Amino acid sequence: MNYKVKKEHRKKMAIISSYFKGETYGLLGPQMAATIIEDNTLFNCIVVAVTREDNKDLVKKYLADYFGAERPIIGFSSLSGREDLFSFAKELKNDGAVTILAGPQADVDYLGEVGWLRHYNRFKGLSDNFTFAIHGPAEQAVHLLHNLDGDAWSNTSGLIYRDKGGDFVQNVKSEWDENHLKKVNWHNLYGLGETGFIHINITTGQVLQQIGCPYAIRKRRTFIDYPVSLAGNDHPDVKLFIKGCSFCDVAADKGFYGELDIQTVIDQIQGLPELSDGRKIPFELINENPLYGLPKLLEEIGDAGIRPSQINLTLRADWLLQGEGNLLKAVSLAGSMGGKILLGSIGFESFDNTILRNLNKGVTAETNLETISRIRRVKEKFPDSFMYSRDDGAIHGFIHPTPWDNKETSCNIQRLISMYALNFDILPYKSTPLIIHHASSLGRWIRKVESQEKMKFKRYGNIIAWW
Ligand code: B12
Ligand code: SF4
Repeated sequence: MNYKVKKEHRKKMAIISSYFKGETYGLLGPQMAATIIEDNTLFNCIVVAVTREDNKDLVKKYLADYFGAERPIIGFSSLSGREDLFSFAKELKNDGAVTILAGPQADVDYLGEVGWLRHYNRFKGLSDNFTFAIHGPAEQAVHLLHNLDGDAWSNTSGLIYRDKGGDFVQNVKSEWDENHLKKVNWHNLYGLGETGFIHINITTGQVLQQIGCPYAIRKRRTFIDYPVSLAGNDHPDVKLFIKGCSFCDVAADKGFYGELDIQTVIDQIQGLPELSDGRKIPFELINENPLYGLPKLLEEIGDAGIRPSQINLTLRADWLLQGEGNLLKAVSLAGSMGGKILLGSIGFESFDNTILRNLNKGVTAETNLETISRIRRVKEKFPDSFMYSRDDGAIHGFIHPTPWDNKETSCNIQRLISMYALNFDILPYKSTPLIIHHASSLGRWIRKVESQEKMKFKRYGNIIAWW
């Protein structure tokens, strides 16, 4: 059903998301959810990008201006673990707003860390901060939004809430439906202006081609080392069944759903904003294994009369090696269409095999280094239509520090960094420390270490502090 109701008769909703100061990238998940809500309910829905630097009193004032006399209905999504936003949601809820936790990890973050009722140090979840949570596809919220005060709670798929007795109720979520994944309104993102919310003009979008990650379905029994801070004691191994990389939230949240139909992808690209010369703005292709189908996608883009400017890819090093031939084809095709391919992020994560094993990355340092030699060669072949380096805007995965860094791993990494001149083009200006979300495989690992050693690591919101 498409709700073409006069503007003045529509109700209002907002979705708050975490954002970085001064940025202009799109927020696919929240913006797509707002689009689905607007197209299928009586609600207009904006997405408000809130940075760490933003004054929350001002956000509150602008929200009050936006909602006027209406009861505020405020979704929160893609919060990047920000405790300031968790508290802000609670404040708004206490003021009378309906606050909804949604997006990736909404279920586990609302319910809290495994065993928190028995272990006082564990993350208690966000059920005090939010009226309820909804996990999975946005269209699940449609029925609920029409019946917020009615009896819709018990039969809304994906809904998680606490009943009158305080017990958790978790409804089974729906499957992804491609019909809702064709369209994004890229003009619904707002930031804070001097007197109210102001429109953010997006310069990089995202196009969803694959939900989750194929590597996330590979289940493997592996053992993970103790943190070096506990080395020296006689430890029993920590053996775990792990799907995907041990630190990865996608693996835990989405697993692998599969690839979308090529027409769904073309519809999304068709809907991207245009540059002044009529080409589509650069976009990140959300597909962890994109090379296999990339030449075909470019052909379809050409057949649809779309003029791309730049396609940013995120992928694993081993899948780059496997798909090198297709990368060459794709770069050549993109170049002939006046566009470019940017290897925006390759998940190298480390150049030490012990650390890579603990991350369950499934690649070795040798694979990572071979990949780097190959992409440098592609650049020599296609200097204009291929980009991969830090200066081109790429941010390749490099996780450091980790709990397993010792003299040996550090010397090894440093040696390879200088031998392969990784500082020249590959390494980011700042590495990312290992972040352990409580629901990731490493969350299970650290809880095992805690129970084996009878110790407790501190929690910062939904993150476990291993350091
Ligand atoms: C695309 C993407 C981005 C994009 C867009 C982000 C976005 N929020 O849309 C960009 C490039 C901007 C980005 C940036 C970052 N990202 Co990112 N990103 C992804 C990626 C590759 C795909 C996510 C995606 O678009 N899925 C498809 C959409 C359609 O699904 P979805 O988001 O779940 O949304 C659906 C539903 O959940 C629902 N929904 C969503 N919001 C709402 C709201 C309401 C009210 C309702 C009802 C429903 C609803 O509706 C949508 C459609 O059905 C994932 C990894 C992956 N392969 O999945 C990482 C991932 C989500 N990103 C991650 C991170 C860490 C980041 C950064 C913090 C990285 C950094 N240090 O800079 C930044 C900051 C993000 C921000 N908030 O500003 C982590 C999240 C970890 C976490 N637990 O928070 C992930 C899981 C990657 C990882 N393994 O670490 N990212
Ligand atoms: S880190 Fe990347 S490759 Fe590993 S499981 Fe997650 S999405 Fe897949």
